[in-house]
Amino acid sequence: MELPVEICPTRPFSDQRPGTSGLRKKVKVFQQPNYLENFIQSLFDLLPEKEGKTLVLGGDGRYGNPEALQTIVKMAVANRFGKLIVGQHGWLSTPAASHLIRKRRAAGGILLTASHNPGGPEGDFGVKFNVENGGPAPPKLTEAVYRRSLEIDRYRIARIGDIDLDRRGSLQVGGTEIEIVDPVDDYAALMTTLFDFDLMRDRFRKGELSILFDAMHAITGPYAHRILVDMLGAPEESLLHPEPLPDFGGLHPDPNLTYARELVERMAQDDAPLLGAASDGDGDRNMILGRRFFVTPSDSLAVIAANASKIPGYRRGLSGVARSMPTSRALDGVAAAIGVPCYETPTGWKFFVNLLEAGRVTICGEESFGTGSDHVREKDGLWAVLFWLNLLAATGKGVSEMVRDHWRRFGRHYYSRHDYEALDSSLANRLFEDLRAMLPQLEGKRFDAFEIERADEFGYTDPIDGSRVERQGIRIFLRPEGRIVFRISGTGTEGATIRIYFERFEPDPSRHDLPVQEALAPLIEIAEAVSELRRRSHREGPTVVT
Ligand code: VG1
Ligand code: CO
Repeated sequence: MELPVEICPTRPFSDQRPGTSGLRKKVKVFQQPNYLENFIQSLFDLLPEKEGKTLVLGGDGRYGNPEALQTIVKMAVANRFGKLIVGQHGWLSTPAASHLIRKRRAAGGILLTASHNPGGPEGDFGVKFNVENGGPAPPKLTEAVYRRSLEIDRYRIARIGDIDLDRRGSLQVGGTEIEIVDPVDDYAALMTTLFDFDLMRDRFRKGELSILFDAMHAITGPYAHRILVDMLGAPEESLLHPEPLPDFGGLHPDPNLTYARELVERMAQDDAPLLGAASDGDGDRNMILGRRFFVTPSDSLAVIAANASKIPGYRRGLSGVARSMPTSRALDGVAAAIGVPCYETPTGWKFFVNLLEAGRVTICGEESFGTGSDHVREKDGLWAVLFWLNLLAATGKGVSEMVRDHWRRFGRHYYSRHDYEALDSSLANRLFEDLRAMLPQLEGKRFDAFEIERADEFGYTDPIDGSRVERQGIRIFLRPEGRIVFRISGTGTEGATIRIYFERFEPDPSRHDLPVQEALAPLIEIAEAVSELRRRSHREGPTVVT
């Protein structure tokens, strides 16, 4: 049967350049007529030989997802994809989608999510695109899509009725097969190949293992329920905010000490479970807590790498590790100790993908609560939680004990990130221009106990394909060992967000128990002296401290 395909005329929007991870805008921006259609058609136009190919579709359940999914299904049919694999209810976590793309040899996937940004009609919406290896689209492709979006003048859409996203099974629409799949099945099966489920189940049964997991009313609820409760036998009360809601129940689905408040309060009690954890909107981030103990994501990454041999899926050893540039250098110490290379990449998971594909790294992570391995091509929140759970079960140790042991062995990297959100964009840009201009004069400057050893702007040449990106953050290296990094966020939707990352190494175990902000206070003052961010923005301090 020939389908009624309409070729709709349209006019370009000038602001469809994807950021660190996908195109992210206010819901109101996405609600403009043709806004979503333009971006999706620009993307489809860039995919050669899509006819007959498979596309994976899903999202984090946020406001606007069902309607956007219906539109994308109709456009994919009109653009002659051979098969669409769609998560039931439109749900797929980002790591689960990455796995599905790889497993089903799809040409790519579209994920409707703005990740950790709030949802609801006043919140944010977003589109992430992943390529056939399961990883986020590389800069070359996203830039090409952006250029295409500047000249697009028509899009293709099939004038067909809505698809029932809640009913699993297959249906044929014109030349396209649409398969609605359980969003959790394949992902849960993958996890059983990496972790010791028998051991964890046994420890839960004996009451020796316990967890409180906060899904923040976002996508990980169904995944956590299946894996932690159904498969591992954790009690139902182990889950906080497990139902995905379009507005995330008014929560801000960013797993950090500020936004996961209820979890943090529960973990501060004497009878708190052994492990506290949370994930973000689309399930690729994680926060790890012990009783009255917060594990910085950079430390979590280092502990995971150092203890990988205790986990079945990683017993074969690590080929190498990688971290994003602003992430603390705790990982570097571990890599040196186990004798594997450690790569430093720009912010954003897409920069790990080539290294993972080439088998150069097994584990990688970012300071922004993202950790993962070569099992998929995305960061993976629940994977990190299961890694910690398996570690606790295998060692019989608590979270804080594991981390303190780690510090004693490798030294402690005090670490914190200060975010100044929704700044005036021109103020932020000017500040970076000034910092850039100042770089050559910074070397040798003294500030009480510290001296600037060198300062530069980070650029990166991909060791696999030789592609180059510039302006990935301004770095100030200090003596004794410390570092300050300035970046402009690529995921914000309001003005500009400046992130300042502070790191200070402390080898002496007798000084491992300082409050973090106190340990970093001299660096925080150096950052202000150099950038004058607080003075220039008339802010008293950062919006969020993690
Ligand atoms: C932030 C984080 C970065 C992360 C990105 C996407 O980017 O800093 O580490 O990869 O978000 O995360 P930026 O440019 O705002 O600093 V997410 O969970 O989309 O899925
Ligand atoms: Co995310």
